Amino acid sequence: MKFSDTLFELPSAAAPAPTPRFINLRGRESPGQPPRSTVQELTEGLMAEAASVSPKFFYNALGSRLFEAITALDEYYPSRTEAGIFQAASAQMAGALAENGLSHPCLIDLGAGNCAKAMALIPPLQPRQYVPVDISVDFLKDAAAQVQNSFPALDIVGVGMDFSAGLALPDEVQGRDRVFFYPGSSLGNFQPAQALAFLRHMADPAQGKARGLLLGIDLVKDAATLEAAYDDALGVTAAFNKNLLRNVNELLAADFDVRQWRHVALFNAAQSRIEMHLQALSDVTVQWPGHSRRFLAGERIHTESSCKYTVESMTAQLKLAGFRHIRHWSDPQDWFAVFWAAL
Ligand code: AVJ
Repeated sequence: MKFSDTLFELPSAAAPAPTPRFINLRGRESPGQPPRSTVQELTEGLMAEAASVSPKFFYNALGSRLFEAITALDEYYPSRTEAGIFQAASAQMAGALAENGLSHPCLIDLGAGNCAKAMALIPPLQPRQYVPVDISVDFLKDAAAQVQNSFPALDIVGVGMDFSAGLALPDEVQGRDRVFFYPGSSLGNFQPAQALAFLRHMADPAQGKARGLLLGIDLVKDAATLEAAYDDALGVTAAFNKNLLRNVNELLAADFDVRQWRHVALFNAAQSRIEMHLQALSDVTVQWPGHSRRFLAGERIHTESSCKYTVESMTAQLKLAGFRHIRHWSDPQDWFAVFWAAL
């Protein structure tokens, strides 16, 4: 066959992948018109004496891309360590699922982002349905389309939602054989008591209907390694943190100036968590419709807690939530662990 024939035949030979189904449960969040609950939640956090904003507000379109950049940093060991664990043990994980009767699960990917982690697991786990879920709706739509391109025959249902508010999934998501995939140590954004409640919610036959859970958890280690991972030399994590103020400006029509704030990351050993804060460099007044807040120089807004567990403390949590058949895999340094837990 001549080269020109090959070129000519390409379009008909490769049928375009179907567009995945996508369900957006987030409503419209155009500038100045977010749901009232979002305005209330942000206002309450910003007006509190110890101001805070939930880390879910990192993830506008730019925030999702900045997080993707963080995962490529030398200092940010969790992503590559976890990827190494999946690479080494995905066949064993598939075996564990099969032992629990989950050979072709419905794989529900919480905080799927660019779906890169799940893409590596789809061949070994052979899901019947893949359900990426994320708060960053447009970013997820593009990512889900790319997964469909790589796996044209796979049944994909993308869901745009804030799952911190509940795990009631749309009817398009099959109820049987649900395996939740919650990688990256994102469970660490909940305080331990909330994390337990969230795990129970997953396991509840009336709510998440999970039969199993694949969970990535960052483990406690020395403070210097942890703090470097959340305060990298290039300043990407600082940009990620400050971008939250840009998202708040858009959602609330507020007037934060990112130049007036400094990124702070510290390990709180007593609570076993990395904390990220934004610290005012000078006295600042921030305004948005109906409100104004004065911050004194040095005052902080708490933007994230990333709780770190031990294998023992997470195993105990999973048992308390009702999971049985708990196994884990970790890297040679024991920096990160992936748990399989079935009901
Ligand atoms: C996506 C919540 C797992 O806590 O390590 C990365 C977010 N924050 N760098 C984490 C994050 C700063 C990340 N999680």
